[in-house]
Amino acid sequence: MTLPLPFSSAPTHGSNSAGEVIALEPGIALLRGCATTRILLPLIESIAARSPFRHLTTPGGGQMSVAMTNCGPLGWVSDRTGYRYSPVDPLTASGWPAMPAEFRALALRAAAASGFPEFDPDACLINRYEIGARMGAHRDADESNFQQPIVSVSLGLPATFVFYGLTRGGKGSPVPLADGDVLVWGGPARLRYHAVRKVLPAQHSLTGSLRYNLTFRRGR
Ligand code: MD6
Ligand code: FE
Repeated sequence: MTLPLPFSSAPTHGSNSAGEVIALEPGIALLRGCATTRILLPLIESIAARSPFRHLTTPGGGQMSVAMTNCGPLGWVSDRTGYRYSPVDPLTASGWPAMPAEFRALALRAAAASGFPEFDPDACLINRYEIGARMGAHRDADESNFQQPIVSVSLGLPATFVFYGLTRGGKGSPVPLADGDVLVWGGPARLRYHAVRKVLPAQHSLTGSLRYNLTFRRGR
């Protein structure tokens, strides 16, 4: 009997085979079409039924255009006091929903295929982008172990991800991300600045006018 996997091993779309690893730059790998929205989206919906999507407040007092929730032992949160990982969802005052086995399997497989066989994520941030939502340039530095990479899964509407250097500023290298693409960065790229450009109006057969992103990280 074969179980439905949240990733595919057969070619799906474009000129690259799903499962093929494209080395973009040192420490950065792109795995095209290797996540399966049909399997992952219902899991996201059941997580959001317990820990709802919310627009976090930044330390500067603004509201993020991206709505977020989390699953796993730790969740990434932001408020007026700063960014941090928390074992408790501030909205429900309970722990975050468990990380589905399918999520973890996808993250470990993508990391191993990208040269990070030791990845052991304890946090999965779930981002929901409406049309027009974006994420400004930042680097992920709230984690305690930068030996561990970041695995970022794109579902639904496409978006343009941009990698900058290890310091703020510069032109940036755009990476177009489509439904099912997985981006992994670690090693020499672990602390690179990155951003997500405004999501453009479009429709996806499963997510409608939304883009979802799963960001797997080791918080502690
Ligand atoms: C994305 N997200 O949503 C990329 N980083 O495609 C991030 O880069 C990110 O959502 C740090 C904290 C929260 C995030
Ligand atoms: Fe980030």
